Amino acid sequence: MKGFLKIFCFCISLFAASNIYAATTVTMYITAEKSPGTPVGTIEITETPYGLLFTPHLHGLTPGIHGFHVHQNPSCEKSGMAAGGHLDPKHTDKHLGPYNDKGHLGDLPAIYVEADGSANVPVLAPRLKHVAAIQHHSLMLHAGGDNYSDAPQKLGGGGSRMVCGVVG
Ligand SMILES: [Cu+2]
Repeated sequence: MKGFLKIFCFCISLFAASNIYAATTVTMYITAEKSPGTPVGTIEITETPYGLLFTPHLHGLTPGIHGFHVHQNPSCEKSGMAAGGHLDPKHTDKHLGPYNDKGHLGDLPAIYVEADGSANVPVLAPRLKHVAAIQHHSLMLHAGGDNYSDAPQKLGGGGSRMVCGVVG
């Protein structure tokens, strides 16, 4: 019995250790009426002591700043519309960006796409601590930027849903 307990505890601690710095990779696609659309690379999500780090490895995109959010539903169908609104478990109904606790939990720092259409600069989301918090939701890049506000336009003004992937 003692041996069994020891093995049991060892397994539990291994499980816990493996979850401290969990990571996952999400394949991203150009949105299409019927998903998946054209794949454009991946976004790696890593847990760090400072929050979730999103590292894009993307190509073939329009240069510039693009609004980036966790959306509610694990679907990219209907040109991204099936993903629903921004992840908002506290029902704040406010788009305030990645650093304000009073808004959508799914508001992430915007992603920068370089002149050659690639995105490689990581962004940190300090309010998101665990990959599990965004599993079974979707990641969305918008055509436009994000001013982390609902004014002058709702949801940061990013407009149409350009690139999407489901967090498995
Ligand atoms: Cu969005």
